[in-house]
Amino acid sequence: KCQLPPGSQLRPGNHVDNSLDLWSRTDVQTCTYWRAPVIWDGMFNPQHYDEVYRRQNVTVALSVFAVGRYLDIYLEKFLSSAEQHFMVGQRVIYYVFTDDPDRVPQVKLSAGRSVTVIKVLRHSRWQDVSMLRMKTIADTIDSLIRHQAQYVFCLDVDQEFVGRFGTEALGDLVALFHSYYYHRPNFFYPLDHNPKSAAYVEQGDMYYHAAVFGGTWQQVKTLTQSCYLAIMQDKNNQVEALWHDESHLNKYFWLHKPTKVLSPEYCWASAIGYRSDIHVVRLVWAEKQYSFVRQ
Ligand code: 2GW
Ligand code: MN
Repeated sequence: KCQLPPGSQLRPGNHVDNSLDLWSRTDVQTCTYWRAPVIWDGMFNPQHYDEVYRRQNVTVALSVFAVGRYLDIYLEKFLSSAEQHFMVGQRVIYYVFTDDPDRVPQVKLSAGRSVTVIKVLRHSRWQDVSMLRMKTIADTIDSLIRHQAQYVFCLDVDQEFVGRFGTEALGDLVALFHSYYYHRPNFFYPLDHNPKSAAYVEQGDMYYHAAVFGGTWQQVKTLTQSCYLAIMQDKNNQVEALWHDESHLNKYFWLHKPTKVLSPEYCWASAIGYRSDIHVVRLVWAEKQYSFVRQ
């Protein structure tokens, strides 16, 4: 169950539904001060979650961008590993955004799962490829996703599923602890302290990784729309946030607290090496091929 870390104060906030969670962990933070559960291995019963969501017949949308060389390097592994581990047993629609639909690899899909390919522009600056995902996602939720799915997850493509990433991750507004910062004090977080940027924050609750976020389509639509507006405001003022869309996402989660947080099991960097609190790895960063992709 979601338990507050020792010494921290409970503040009024979200109601936590612990009905599906049977156990807790004492070696990690399992709850935020606003009472959002932080999901770690050993806290939940996977079969129990799957049954509940199966009965609700949910459909989960998974949005992923594969533009330019990222299509050839990462997409096939991303999709085939998602078939093994992402929301297994549930209905899933992958929304693949690419500049070259013809080159999208054919991946064998299980029953109840499908791929929708959507053509997007290839922005010349990579910062725009990354940041303007926010607008494309907001628009596509409005035109398509809201008629087809209840939940939406938005992921980077340069990663691979290696363990269960299941229904325990579903929630109204879901964020992810960045694997490099989850055990560090606030001081280290690479938040945007430039007052000229719309992403400016004085401090943060924690540092969230933009490689994974999600929630109901309503919540994700509002999130992506407001991050996009903040990005455009910066463009008008000729500033760019320190970590691009990730800075704007962190600002959003500072103002709108996530109702569920995923532990770094849900997006681990193997380069960190062994950590005694990481019992299961579910998604890992793929190796960067900088010389190949950033030219
Ligand atoms: C991005 C940077 C440099 C060169 C190419 C690209 C690129 C990104 C691209 O050529 N094609 C493409 O489809 N992308 C998409 O944008 C792809 O889905 C990729 O996963 C995503 C973010 O770029 P990525 O993965 O190279 O950025 P990271 O791993 O350094 O990510 C963090 O910081 C980013 C902002 O700088 C984003 O916030 C990202 O969500 C974070 O994980
Ligand atoms: Mn990435």
